Amino acid sequence: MKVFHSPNHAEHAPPFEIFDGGEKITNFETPERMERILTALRADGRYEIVPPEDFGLDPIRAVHDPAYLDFLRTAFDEWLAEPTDYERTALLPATFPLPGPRGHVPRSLLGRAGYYMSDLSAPIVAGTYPAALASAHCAVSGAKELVNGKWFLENGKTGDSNSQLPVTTHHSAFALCRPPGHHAGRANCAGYCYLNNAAIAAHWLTQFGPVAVLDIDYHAGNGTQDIFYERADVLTASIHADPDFEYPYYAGYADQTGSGPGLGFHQNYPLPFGADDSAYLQTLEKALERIAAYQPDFLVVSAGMDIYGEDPLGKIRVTRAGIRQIGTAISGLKLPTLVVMEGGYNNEALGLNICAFLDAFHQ
Ligand code: OKP
Ligand code: ZN
Repeated sequence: MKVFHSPNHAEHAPPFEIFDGGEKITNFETPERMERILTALRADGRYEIVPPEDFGLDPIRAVHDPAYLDFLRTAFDEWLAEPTDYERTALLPATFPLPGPRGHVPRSLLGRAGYYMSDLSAPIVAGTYPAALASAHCAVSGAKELVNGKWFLENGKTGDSNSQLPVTTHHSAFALCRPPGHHAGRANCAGYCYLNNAAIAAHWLTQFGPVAVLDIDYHAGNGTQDIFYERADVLTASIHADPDFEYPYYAGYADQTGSGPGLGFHQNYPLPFGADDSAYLQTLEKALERIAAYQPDFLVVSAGMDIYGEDPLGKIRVTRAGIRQIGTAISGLKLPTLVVMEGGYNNEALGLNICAFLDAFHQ
C-alpha cells in the first residue's frame, strides 16, 4: 500500500497549547507521532512510503475561504512584525467572536486571529503554513492514487503508466497527514487542525463520482461537518465521543443531519463516556449501512487512533483488537478507500494501532 508522507510536517512544532483551565502545556500533537508511525510501517514491510505531489492551491481553495488561506500564510510573519514585547514563539488569540453576522473581518492581526482561530489548541508557528500545505497534498496524492486504481480496475491498465498496481477488488492508500485536519472548517483552524486534509481530498474526488467520508477519530469531525453540511455529493458520517461531554462541544450531535440540499447527508454517531469495543462496533455497523446505501464511488476515512483505551486525550476504551476489527469492517465495504491520518496521542501505541487498522486494506 502506498503511504504519502512529507518531511515538511516537522517544521510545524508548536511548543505549547492552552489546555482546560488555562494551563499552558506541551502540545500533544508532536512531530514524534509521525516518527512512531513510520517506524511501525517500515517494520511491517508492506508499505511504500512516498512524498506527495504538489497540487498547488487549487484543491485547497476549493474547500477553504481564500481570505482564511491568506491569513494562514501571512499570520506568523505579521506576528513577528508587531511592535510588542510579547513572547512570540506562536500566534494565539485571546478573544473570539460570538456566533452571528460575520461580516467584519478586523484589520488588526489579533482581531483576524480571533476571527479565524476557534480555540486555544491550534497555535500558528513559523512552519505551520508549509507543513499544513504538505499535509493537504499528501491527502490529494492519496486521492489520486485511488483514481489510478479505480481506472485500472475498470479498464485493465493503469491510469498512470509508471505505477504498478496490484489486481484487487478495491484499492486503498494511506495519507500520513500531519498536522491533522478534521477540526478545520471552511474559514477556521481549531484543535491541532489548519487545513481539512480529508475534506480537500474528498472534494477533489467528487469530480469522479460521489464520495463518502467516515470519521472515526475520537473527536467529532466538526470541520468536515461544516464544509459539507449543505452538500449531497459528499456523504459525511462521524463516530465520536458525545460532544455533550467532549471537545469540540458545539457540533457532532445526532440531530445535526445537514441542511438545504445536504439535508440527510450528514450523520453523527455520538458515543457515551467509556464506550468499549462492542459498543463501538455496533455503532460502526450503522454508519457502514448508511454509507453502503449511499453507494459512493470512493470512501475517505478520517482515521484518529485516539479511540484507543490508553490514549491520553480519549475517554472511550477501544482495544487494539477492536481497532483491527474496525479496519476489517470498513474494508468490507469494498470501496476504493483513502485513509487520512487524524489524531492519536499515545505515542508508544500509535504505530501498532495504525498498522492494526490498515491490515485489512491490503488484500
Ligand atoms: C484533535 B484531534 C479538551 C481540550 C481540547 C483539543 C483536542 C484536539 C483533538 N479537554 N484539546 O481530533 O485528535
Ligand atoms: Zn481526535
